Amino acid sequence: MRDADAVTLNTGDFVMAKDGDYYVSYLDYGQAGDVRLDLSGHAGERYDVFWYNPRTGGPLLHAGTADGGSTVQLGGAPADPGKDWVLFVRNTALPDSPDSIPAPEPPPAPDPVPDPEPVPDGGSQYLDLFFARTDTDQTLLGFGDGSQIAASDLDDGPVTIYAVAKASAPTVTSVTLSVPGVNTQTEKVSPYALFGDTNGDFKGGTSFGVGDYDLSLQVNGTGGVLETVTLSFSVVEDSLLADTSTIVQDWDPFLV
Ligand SMILES: [Ca+2]
Ligand SMILES: [Ca+2]
Repeated sequence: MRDADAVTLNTGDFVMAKDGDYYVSYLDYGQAGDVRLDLSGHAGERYDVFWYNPRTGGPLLHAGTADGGSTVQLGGAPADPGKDWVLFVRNTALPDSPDSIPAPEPPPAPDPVPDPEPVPDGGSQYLDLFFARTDTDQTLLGFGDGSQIAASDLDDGPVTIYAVAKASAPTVTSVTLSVPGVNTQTEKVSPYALFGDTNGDFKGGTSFGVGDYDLSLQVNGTGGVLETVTLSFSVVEDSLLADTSTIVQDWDPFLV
């Protein structure tokens, strides 16, 4: 589109044109009574003529067609010629919407907050493990054997560890969780929390500062002990994880 005020014989209007294709003219107060549009360069083309009321909005009002090849008289606005109108003239060979006026994009839907993904781990075949804050009872992240956890992800606590049975697990009747130097707890009701809980209202908690930790789990089922396993994880300064996270963010599957 280009600025094309001279394409109409009206002196006080404002015209945008894509020559031969589209013409949009804003006719302010008193200009809309008798509009003449110069289509002399476009013999053989036919144009739909529309009016749009900028004061009330609404649909485009079709006002017939005009043939190119001369300066054409487009008549007047369908009502209130003394007021502001917009004139839209479109080559009938073109689609309903000019490409150069893209439809407004719908606002992006807010990203749903994803549930933390359980991390596959070599530690327990029956339990998924998570960190959660005990003050807000918000789950922070999943982890497994060998996980390195950024200190900032634990946000200085108070934090607990909890386990839930994998869907594929047999019936679990109790779980004992033990982190030496932190706490030991036996839980009979899921979630199985290191400091206990009441229906997911986690109790206690600690800050899990930077360091290496062992988590021992004993999982009991109806027939007795299902598994006894010890897994390890580390809480590390964010700077030590920075390289890894950059690589993950920059990786583009479409460039591989
Ligand atoms: Ca529990
Ligand atoms: Ca709580």
